[in-house]
Amino acid sequence: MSERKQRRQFLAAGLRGGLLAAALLGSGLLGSALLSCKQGGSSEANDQAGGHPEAKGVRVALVVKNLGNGFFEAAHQGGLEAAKELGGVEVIYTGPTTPTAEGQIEIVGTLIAQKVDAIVISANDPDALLPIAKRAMSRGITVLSFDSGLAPPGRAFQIDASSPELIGQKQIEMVRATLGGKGEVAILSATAQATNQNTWIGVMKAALAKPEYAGLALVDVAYGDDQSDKSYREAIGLLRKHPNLKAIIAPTTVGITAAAKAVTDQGLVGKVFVTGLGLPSEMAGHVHSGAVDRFAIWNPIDLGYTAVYAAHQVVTGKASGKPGTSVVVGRMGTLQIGSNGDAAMAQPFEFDKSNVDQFAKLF
Ligand code: RAM
Repeated sequence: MSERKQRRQFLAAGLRGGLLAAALLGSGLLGSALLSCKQGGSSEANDQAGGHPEAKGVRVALVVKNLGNGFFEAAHQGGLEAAKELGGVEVIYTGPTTPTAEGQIEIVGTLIAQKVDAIVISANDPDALLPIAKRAMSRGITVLSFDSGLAPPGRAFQIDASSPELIGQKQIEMVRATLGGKGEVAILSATAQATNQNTWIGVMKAALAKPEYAGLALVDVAYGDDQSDKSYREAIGLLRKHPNLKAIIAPTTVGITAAAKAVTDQGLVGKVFVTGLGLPSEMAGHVHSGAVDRFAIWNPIDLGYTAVYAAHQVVTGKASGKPGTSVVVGRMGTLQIGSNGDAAMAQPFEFDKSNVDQFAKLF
């Protein structure tokens, strides 16, 4: 597909998601909270489910790494869009306040007791959640992971926003382009156990070992735990520890924002560049200030839409969810589940001064 066509599709999808979210907000649907989970969360039913958890609809729990993260809030919007389109689907949006496996284990336990139909989780740890995920499956609950994967025995399949190779490679390519191929770089990640970030870091390290990136030296990897304050402190630590640092790559929307703020507060704009994965709505100011030259992300609204849509298809028997099969996911087309049980969506999309404002309105 040409880059231009891809861009048009991406924008169209984003626009649809954004407009729908606005419509939902207008109708007050986003305000209703039906499920009370200890760690917090909310539940919205579409018109058909009538807003009652006991209504004969499909109940899909979207368990995120933690609440209060704009990335997952955008995914939630997409999930609501899928529910509305499918009819009879209730989305239970929930997650711990801090991104821990323990918090998610407790939540999944509650969801099993509530006999939800599906649990779609972005896992804070691929293995620690395995026993509880298996218990959910043994009770007939469809378990999928999205964004940050569960180990294969704990889920039917994993939905990646993009292929891990493309996401990792993209970040190294961006830092190379910004630095002209030369300089010390550090990574500021999310939690040390996050499946998605760890996979991308593995790809980044492998890329940096190639001769074409010989001028770039990875000097440190720090973890801000997807908490703004800790990420900020870790970024400041990296800047102090490595006086010759030229770039921080943060493969997390929380980390990239904190790192850009740290670079700005330390008066290092133009000397140290921040790149990685960010939300245009959170990055626009930093792109205009020059703290961030370029960054990338996929459409989180589309990811949430796909996750909820796919869960519905498996719950209702329209898809088996088995490796090597496919799942029809509404306006996103068809999701191919690879032989390894992973399904990847689109390419990460790059943002800079020329397009960040346009997308900042969407997510
Ligand atoms: C943060 C989370 C999420 C990741 C994005 C890029 O919001 O860590 O899992 O996919 O960043």
